[in-house]
Amino acid sequence: MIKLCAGMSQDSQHGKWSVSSSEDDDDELPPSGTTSKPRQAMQSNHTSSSVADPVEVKAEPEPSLIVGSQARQQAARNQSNPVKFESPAAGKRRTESSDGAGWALSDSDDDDAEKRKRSESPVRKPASPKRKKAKLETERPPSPHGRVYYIDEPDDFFEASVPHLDDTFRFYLNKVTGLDRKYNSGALHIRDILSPLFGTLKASVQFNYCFDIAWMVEQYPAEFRDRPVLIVHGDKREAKARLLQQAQPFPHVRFCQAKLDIAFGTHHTKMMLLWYDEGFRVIILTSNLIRADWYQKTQGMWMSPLFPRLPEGSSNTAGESPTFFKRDLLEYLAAYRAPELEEWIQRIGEHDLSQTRVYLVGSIPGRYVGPDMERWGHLRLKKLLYEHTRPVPDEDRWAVVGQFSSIGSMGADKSKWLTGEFQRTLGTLGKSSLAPDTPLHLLYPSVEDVRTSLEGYPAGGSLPYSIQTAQKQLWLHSYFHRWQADATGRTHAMPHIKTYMRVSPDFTQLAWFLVTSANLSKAAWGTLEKNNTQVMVRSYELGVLYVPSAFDMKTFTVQKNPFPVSSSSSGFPVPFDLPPTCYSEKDQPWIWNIPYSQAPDTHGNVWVPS
Ligand code: TGM
Repeated sequence: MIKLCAGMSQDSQHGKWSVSSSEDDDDELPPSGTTSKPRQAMQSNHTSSSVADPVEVKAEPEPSLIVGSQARQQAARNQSNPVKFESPAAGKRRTESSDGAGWALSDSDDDDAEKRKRSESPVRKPASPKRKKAKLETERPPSPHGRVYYIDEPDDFFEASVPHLDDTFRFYLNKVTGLDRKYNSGALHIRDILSPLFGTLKASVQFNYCFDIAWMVEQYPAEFRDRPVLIVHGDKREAKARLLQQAQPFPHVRFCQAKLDIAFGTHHTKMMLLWYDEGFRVIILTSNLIRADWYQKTQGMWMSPLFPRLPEGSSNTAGESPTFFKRDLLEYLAAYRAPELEEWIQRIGEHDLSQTRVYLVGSIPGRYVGPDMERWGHLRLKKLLYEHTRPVPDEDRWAVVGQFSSIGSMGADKSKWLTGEFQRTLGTLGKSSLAPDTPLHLLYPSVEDVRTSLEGYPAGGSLPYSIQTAQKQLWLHSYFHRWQADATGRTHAMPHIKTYMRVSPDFTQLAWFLVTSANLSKAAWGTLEKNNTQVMVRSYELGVLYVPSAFDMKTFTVQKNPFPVSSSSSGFPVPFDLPPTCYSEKDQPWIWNIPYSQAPDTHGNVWVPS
């Protein structure tokens, strides 16, 4: 398995794209992927030719081929030869028409054996943007970004006082560097989350997928920096060795490896457990623990209230919430069957979680039968929707909107999983539901969304939809809607958030809302097997479900102009524009391992995977 963790801090030598073998030898994935004619396959379904035919040009000397977000590191090294001329922070984008001539640089052949192995397999050759050296660079001013790729956060970026957050839903977005200040109001950076304003930290657990340990340690306030941190991860073999190596300078950092016994599973869950002098807090979020994930992407999180300690001698089942959050969190943690988590299970038992208003929706790898089928994944969501939502008038016109940053293989036609299984779950609304054909809108960035985004093409390094998968499911793309409706505002930051919701025909009301680590994939949500008597889940995922009944509401009202955030609004802050905008004829979903060399991105670069 090639694990692709990018965006490590400039000075960290650790955590390069790491390669580990994945030899679980599961038999269930179809062999895949020849890459023979991906572009033709794509073009056959779409009339325009927006996928560039690569132009054979000599490769440049020097490492001009760079991998995923390593583009950033390269950019830092390239500062003597800056290639960017406009600050994305200024919200400007290059508008010159793309005749391509100045940008099409070189092609890389699809000669990579790894790509041929399996299309849904983790054995993927990462996409690599080729940074075009602008031919006029000597006539242009140097980069406004200074010597490093990351532009600095403004002085008022971090909260100096207890932020006046809207605490009705406790759903927050991350701060995005380079956006107008109003879009960051009510948003949180990781340093805000870990700040003493939220509690006096005694110890913490970080569940995640990608880690830059040195960067993570720096995000803790100096006064808490040596307090014990437990890292819960899914890395094996070489990737694990590299992860542990990263923590050599930090003896307070310990590890817990989550078992991954089913092939192609990953530990995607992103959660912080924060133990304070004052109590305990849970954060369930979508960001990896790497700088790139907290810079110019859209991320989401649920932050629990401060959970006070229960009186001495209370039962472990005391302090339960109306949503059974305590029971479900303890069940989720127990499912790791990890000795390292025992003290945390004990600790959580000693706290009062009764103020929680969300439901936990997790995935734990395994094959489940009987009542266990409803513990994890989409059948867990279905059970919650069945029990805790109510039918609405005109129900079959209330659409499901799903939004994600990666897409798995869903089979040759929509009925195999998407409509036959997933749409049925998401269409459940209380006990009435025959869950008829609910309208389904899927939001995923188009090539244009990525090109004109704050990060430009390198944002596509975190949108790992492969050509091998895409070409097998062209039917899926007819569901697709833009992430950026208007190329301004907050959606200028590409999504790493994943959300799913049920919305009224006029897009003003929600019947429920979910924020989660789970992308649109069978691995994340589970897939029925054996004539629907068994569900199989590959990955660890975690999210929280908001239902109106837990807030004494009939529906949630969609907050109209959520920025700047005001603490008085009771509307739900949906993190993108509604109604969703359908892809036009010429729009293509972002596919990370094909070249885009016809038009430069916001930084003046093209994308040419190796
Ligand atoms: C990646 C791009 C880093 C292949 C098989 C299984 C996350 C997300 C997400 C998506 C994928 C992912 C991953 C990969 C792709 C950059 C990567 C495979 C897992 C991790 C995440 N992992 N390629 N794969 O949330 O969108 O590791 O952020 O947790």
